[in-house]
Amino acid sequence: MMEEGRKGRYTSSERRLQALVQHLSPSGSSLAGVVQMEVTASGPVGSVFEHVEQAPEDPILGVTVAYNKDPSPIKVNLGVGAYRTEEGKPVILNVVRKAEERLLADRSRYKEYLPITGLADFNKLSAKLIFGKESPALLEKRVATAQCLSGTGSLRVGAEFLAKHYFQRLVFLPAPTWGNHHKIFSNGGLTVKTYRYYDPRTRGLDYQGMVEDIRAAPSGSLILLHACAHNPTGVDPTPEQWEGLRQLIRNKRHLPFFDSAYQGFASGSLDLDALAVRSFVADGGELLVAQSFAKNMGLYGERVGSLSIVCKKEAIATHVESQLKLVIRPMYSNPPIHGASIVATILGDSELYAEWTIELKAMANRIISMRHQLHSAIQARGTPGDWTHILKQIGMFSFTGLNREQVAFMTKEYHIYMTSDGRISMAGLSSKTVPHLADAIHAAVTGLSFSRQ
Ligand code: KET
Repeated sequence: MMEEGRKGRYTSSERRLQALVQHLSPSGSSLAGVVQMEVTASGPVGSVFEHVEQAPEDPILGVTVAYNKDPSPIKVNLGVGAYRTEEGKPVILNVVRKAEERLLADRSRYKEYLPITGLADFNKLSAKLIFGKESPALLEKRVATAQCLSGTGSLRVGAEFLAKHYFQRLVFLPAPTWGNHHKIFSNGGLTVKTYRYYDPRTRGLDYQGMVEDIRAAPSGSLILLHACAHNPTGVDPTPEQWEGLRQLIRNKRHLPFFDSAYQGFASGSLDLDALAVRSFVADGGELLVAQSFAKNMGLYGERVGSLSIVCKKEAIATHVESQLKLVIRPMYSNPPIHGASIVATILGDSELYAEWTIELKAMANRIISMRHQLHSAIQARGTPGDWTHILKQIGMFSFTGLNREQVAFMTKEYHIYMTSDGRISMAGLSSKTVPHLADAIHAAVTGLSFSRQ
């Protein structure tokens, strides 16, 4: 804008340019040679972002991007872990609709900012869901809970809190793990290492390796554990193995951090899926848990979750909560109200809660039925190899053992979209798409169609 009639001889954009030149070349050397940018009175012609490179798509969410671009009518998206109906459609649970209707009808509600740590009722109920009604930690009020942006946000806030207030910066993740864990924890300020978890030869848990690595970790290390339905492998420790891990982690004075993104999706029972977490609370020790309501309530896009930090004493939990606020406030100020209100309405009403458990079990059962159908279809085609892991694995995913090339082949030839590590979301499959997937797996494994165009 021209500043005619004012004292200064330069327009504001000219002054900004002068400042830029000064900043880039404080010694007064000529701008040319410092940056390849032509400067005119109306602004720089080149882009100050010229050097920014194209980033790769996210390994999981990028699969959906590629799927959406594919015009094929037979395409199937088995990438992201999101529940679909038999018709392949996303679903809103009936209880969620009911809760929303109640919320909408209640004219006393408003949409003011929530407190920094979110909706108090939601926090209480969320903690009760994972720790159990009779949890000593809850009764003794030594848990600090903050509503965060779904599972991811809860992990991220936890990571940053730990980087600020915990003496040990090392976090050990299972190998493999949900890919985003690595970035969440390193961006949060921690140093990421891994412990052995999955043995591709047995397609089961490498318990021995896991124990050795956790034992060798420096005392006080953070140990990230999937509470149930390990993603991507679908392999969980047995109750006896959990007990061994608990003793080891406590003896080494490590600090466990549970990621609970699939409570109810492993066994179909909310309580059974919380047993590992509860055993670590029962011994009186400290821990963190990140919960997500994305999958078990189908609230993916509402971004509802919570971080709970179990402490030794109420006074400590109070201090911890006050520090969580200092992490959250400059990050996103406070969390969104709608999703948390839905969860609080359902968890706080015995009728809705009971209905939710039925709908949740139905989702878990449909996934199990998909496992059986896919296994039978592969058997029926006489595909070489042992495919019983499809039946044994737990939760939303099957870690098929298909390699990167086979996955690429299935996407190219059969329009089946999945992550390149061979993980398929069983929740994205239906009776109609099972034969197509089995055909694709058979062709990929036998190499039949590599010659096909
Ligand atoms: N933990 C695990 C283990 C996990 O699989 C997910 C999501 C999350 C946390 C985070 O979910 P949130 O929506 O932030 O509550 N996993 C699926 C979706 C994704 O990658 O974002 C997936 O693996 O497909």
